[in-house]
Amino acid sequence: MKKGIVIIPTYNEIDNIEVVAQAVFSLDLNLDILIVDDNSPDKTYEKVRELIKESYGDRLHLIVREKKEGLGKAYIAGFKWVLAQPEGYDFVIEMDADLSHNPKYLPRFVEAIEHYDLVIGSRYVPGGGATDWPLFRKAISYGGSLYSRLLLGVTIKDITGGFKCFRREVLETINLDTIITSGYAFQIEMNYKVALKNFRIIEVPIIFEERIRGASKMTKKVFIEALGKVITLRLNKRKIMEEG
Ligand SMILES: Nc1nc2c(ncn2[C@@H]2O[C@H](COP(=O)(O)OP(=O)(O)O)[C@@H](O)[C@H]2O)c(=O)[nH]1
Ligand SMILES: [Mg+2]
Repeated sequence: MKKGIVIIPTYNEIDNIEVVAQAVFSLDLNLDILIVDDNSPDKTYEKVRELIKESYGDRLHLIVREKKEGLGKAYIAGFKWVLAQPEGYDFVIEMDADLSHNPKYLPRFVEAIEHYDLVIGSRYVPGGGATDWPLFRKAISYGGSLYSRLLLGVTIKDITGGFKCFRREVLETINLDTIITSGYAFQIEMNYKVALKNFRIIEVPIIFEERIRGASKMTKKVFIEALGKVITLRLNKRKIMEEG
């Protein structure tokens, strides 16, 4: 059975982290977890240390970064850590800590990554969607996806989603040191780079569930910044194709 790792970036997720770890480990999949915490003021990382010590041992890993720098930077640190591990993970899953990404979809991801290089959990394919999202949040998300899709000329419908699975080779091919985005646009940049390399991409339907505990870190500023970054990405197309 192929071995994978779920990277979960956290910032003040102390009320969610145990439940999400428990849900992942209770699936009968060959998955480890790597938490990348940006020095959460609520000390999420201490809870993780306790879980490592008392429950999950070497299946649960933790990186604590110095300060909050956005989820993109956290993921890049996580990707680099995973690629440096001697035991060699075959695939890497991105998942939020707040249970918006239901772990029940993980078996489908693991199945699909056998045949594809990037599996995207998608709200915008038949069977996908979002529950309890205020209309304006839905509009922002869909509008952001449409804008990016048209501008970049890619066919991915849910281009901003953060529940996905990369085959290891994809992360080895992409130059992680030239990623220009860190917030909301990070998913767009990764997707664009994967698409330009002609990797095989599939979207599988997911229902995105609104978080119950803790607070979202998404702000208007982060969103507006993302719109500009998409233009920069398009202008860099040639460079990305040459350098990865
Ligand atoms: N390490 C780290 N994690 C972050 C940061 N910003 C958000 N996250 C995590 O990324 C995931 C998605 O963030 P969230 O605030 O739920 O975004 P939303 O779902 O778009 O509202 C959650 O697990 C957050 O804890 C950050 O700056 N650093
Ligand atoms: Mg969330």
